[in-house]
Amino acid sequence: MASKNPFEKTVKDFMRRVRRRNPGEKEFHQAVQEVAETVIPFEAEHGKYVNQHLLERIAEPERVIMFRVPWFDDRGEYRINRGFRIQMNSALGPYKGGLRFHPSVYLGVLKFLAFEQVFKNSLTTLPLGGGKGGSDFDPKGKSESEIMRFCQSFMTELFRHINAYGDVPAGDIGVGGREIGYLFGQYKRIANRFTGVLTGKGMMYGGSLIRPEATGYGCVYFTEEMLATRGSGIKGKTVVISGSGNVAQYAAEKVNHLGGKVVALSDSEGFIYDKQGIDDEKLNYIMFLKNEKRGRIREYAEKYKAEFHAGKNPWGVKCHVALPCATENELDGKDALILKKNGCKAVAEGANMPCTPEAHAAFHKAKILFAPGKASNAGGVAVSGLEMAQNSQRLSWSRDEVDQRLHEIMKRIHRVCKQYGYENGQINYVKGSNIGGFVKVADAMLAQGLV
Ligand code: NDP
Ligand code: 2IT
Repeated sequence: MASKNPFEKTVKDFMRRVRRRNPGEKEFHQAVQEVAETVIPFEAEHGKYVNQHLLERIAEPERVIMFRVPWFDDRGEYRINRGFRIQMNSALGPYKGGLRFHPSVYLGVLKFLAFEQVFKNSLTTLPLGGGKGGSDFDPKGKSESEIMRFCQSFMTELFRHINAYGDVPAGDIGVGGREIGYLFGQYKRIANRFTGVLTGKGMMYGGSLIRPEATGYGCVYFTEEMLATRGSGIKGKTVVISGSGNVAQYAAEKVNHLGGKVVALSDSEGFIYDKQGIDDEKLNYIMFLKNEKRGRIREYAEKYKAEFHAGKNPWGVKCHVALPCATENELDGKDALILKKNGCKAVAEGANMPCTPEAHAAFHKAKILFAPGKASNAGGVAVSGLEMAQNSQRLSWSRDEVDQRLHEIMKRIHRVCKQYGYENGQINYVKGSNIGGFVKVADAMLAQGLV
């Protein structure tokens, strides 16, 4: 594919500069490369972008904050972690994006996530810039009070870099409603302000209905739009989902509501296969298991006599639709070929960059509908944007109102993907979402002078 591309050399030179400036950050290189392959040709073909180095500017964070997070564990021992906030781009609005607590977190992971976030947030059409943050803290096995002390220490430094008009973090892997509560409480103590400085807040203190559901629901709404281009829908389809956290849980719920059947979910220890389908009652148990008991997915297999496959991902399970909702690079080229062999028709990323470039190529070649995360998982940040709007108004909208707006936003993103990605009789969602996300950010940056 690349050999026929007249921009191959320009992309290569560009990536050489990106790699030199960001050594060792392989996830960041991967995310930038994917965007560069479609946006560099687009820039070259549109006079107003020529010689403006817009993608090069977008790939350079506006600001990177790194800080020490000291805390005491339950034995009274001193612990230390590293905290980060990447303030990537503020052309369209305040920096906006989640916080991830996971031992794999380092600059390269957060910069890839912040870079993706810029394009994703642009696609939502809401006034949101892009950012991401987090820590290499591992929440697994920590007590409730350790989690709270860590969150308080993390916010004790982060608070000076964020505010409702400048940078509004939210959750991501390892940061859910509980952590957002502790972070918000500490922000409020230090700043002495009750503002919408975080999203994903509890309903009693400024949260939005549908925010917990938004990423998973949005991903399934987007999948419906994709399937509709081929005269089909979720109803009656067998669906495999990876992960069993926030995104996976609500993707599964929406699949059930639309008449599909979810047969697999996973966590970092393996996957469960339940050929009867994970209905709403079983899903309630998963929500209890993961959000309250904080247990492992294998316990589902014990309870419901389903299969548990240790140490494996679920892509070998036969399905019509696959929704990777766990983490980056969890579905590779070989997995993509297995999905194809098993008759899979559509893949939508609930996670950020779960599919490798080899998997993208395999889907493209097999004409499998494929939605990249910046399009299909934008529902989460979109409802975060709606939470900010409600906070500014000091009002709460109804569940139906938020859900309808979410649905409309996902449909609109699908239309933008078609507008910029339609080629050879089908939609290239990677191209469509990269260019659709880029255009607004680029135009705003041009209008704002040399930023
Ligand atoms: P959660 O922490 O709620 O759940 C993460 C799930 O993924 C868990 O089941 C976890 O298993 C699994 N997982 C995490 N890391 C790995 C790994 N290295 N290998 C295998 N499994 C892993 O996170 P979310 O559901 O919020 O996030 C999931 C994905 O969705 C991430 O890519 C995130 O960036 C993306 N996303 C999240 C949004 C949100 O609103 N929350 C919005 C848009 C995208 P275990 O518990 O065993 O670690
Ligand atoms: O990756 C993402 O879009 C998120 N983790 C959600 C970000 C947000 O600000 O809601």
